[in-house]
Amino acid sequence: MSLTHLQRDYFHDTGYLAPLPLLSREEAEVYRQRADRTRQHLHGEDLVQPHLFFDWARELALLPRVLDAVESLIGADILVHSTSLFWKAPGDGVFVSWHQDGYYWRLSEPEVVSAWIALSVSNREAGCLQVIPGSQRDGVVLHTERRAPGNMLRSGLTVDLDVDPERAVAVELTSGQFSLHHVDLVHGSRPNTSDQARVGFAVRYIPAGVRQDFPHHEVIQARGVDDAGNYAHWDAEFNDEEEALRAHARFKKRLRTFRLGNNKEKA
Ligand SMILES: O=C(O)CCC(=O)C(=O)O
Repeated sequence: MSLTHLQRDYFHDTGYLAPLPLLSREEAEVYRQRADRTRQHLHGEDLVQPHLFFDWARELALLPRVLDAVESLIGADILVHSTSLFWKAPGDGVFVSWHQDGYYWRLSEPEVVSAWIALSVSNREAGCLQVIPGSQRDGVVLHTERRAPGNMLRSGLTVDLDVDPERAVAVELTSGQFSLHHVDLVHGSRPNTSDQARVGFAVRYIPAGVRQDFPHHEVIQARGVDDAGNYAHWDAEFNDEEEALRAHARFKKRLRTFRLGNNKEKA
């Protein structure tokens, strides 16, 4: 499922691409339920980098259809950089401020691509992803940390620009579809005003050869090889969810100690 030339051109021009088919509605629903079970086990505590601990998240991050599309954009040596589950319950009022994914990372090249996989309907009413097409062409722009209740970006990271809402495009997806966006694309989302949960799983992919100056946790090899050695690789495996949850709790403590608490850890 490589991208066509037209799709690649569209991505390079606008900084995003959608909708792309991935899972059936039923398959997406099973992933949503598995993700929900993990959330319930966390009793309201943050879920961070779920692909390092939980099978459902790792499976989603390594889906060949997504990797084929990503390979068309960043080449064959692909690492899973990071993941986030964005869960908006009906009426919970949470939103995502306008931001660029890579603001803190200090990448050697702006080559990271994010896939946003819809595990529910994600339309305007449900508070779907919104993007500012073409904004990636300006490179990394200044942000301010504006903490606000309900912002899923804990740091409150917000681009220092007057974003014209008229320029925003709503990336509407049905359950099981996905979108792609460029690391420098300005994007965000509004609250969910529908009566269903809006659930998306975001996976960020980096080519093995791209360096990051900001300290980073371990990566997972998604495809190809890593001859560059820029990142430590994650090799932990867990026998069951209990063990995974304990390791997840230890990982969160470790993140706080090596400054990634400042990073854009989302929901
Ligand atoms: O899911 C959302 O509402 C925002 C997603 C987002 O900011 C991202 O994938 O980087």
